[in-house]
Amino acid sequence: MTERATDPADPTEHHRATDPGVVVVVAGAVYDRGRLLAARRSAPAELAGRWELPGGKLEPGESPEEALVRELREELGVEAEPGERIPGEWPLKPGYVLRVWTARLLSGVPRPLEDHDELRWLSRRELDSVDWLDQDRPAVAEAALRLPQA
Ligand code: DCM
Repeated sequence: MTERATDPADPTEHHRATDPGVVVVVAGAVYDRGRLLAARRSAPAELAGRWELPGGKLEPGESPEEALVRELREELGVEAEPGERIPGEWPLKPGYVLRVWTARLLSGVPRPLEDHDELRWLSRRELDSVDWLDQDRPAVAEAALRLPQA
């Protein structure tokens, strides 16, 4: 069988998982009492004002789950427990991909400590009320399907 080229447009493509040239950004679909946490970016300028699932870049040696826990602690001041990966992988700027895990809030009240200027807990019917970053939308739709009932 011939080796086929990897297709970065294919969301089921897993070869990039091990590509050291690709930066993985992990984000959390953080749940608490039947709501999903949305965070409004304050920087950089081209993303400011748009809403995202909070997270950030994987550091060398970290598992995605470890990175998620660290990012949520740094950005929001909370402790969270990662759950399942939401299937898919979404391209960001060149060389960056987004992967999303569900997460459950364990302790703390989220505050916009870094990179964000507003947070909101959204119920299922409120999910379309904020202007999500385009790349986060498919993950938010999947997260909505997994939203635990309050
Ligand atoms: N990013 C994104 N969606 C998310 C989280 C991050 O598009 N849910 C992007 C924004 C940045 C990059 O990933 O370009 C790195 O994120 P940060 O600056 O938060 O480390």
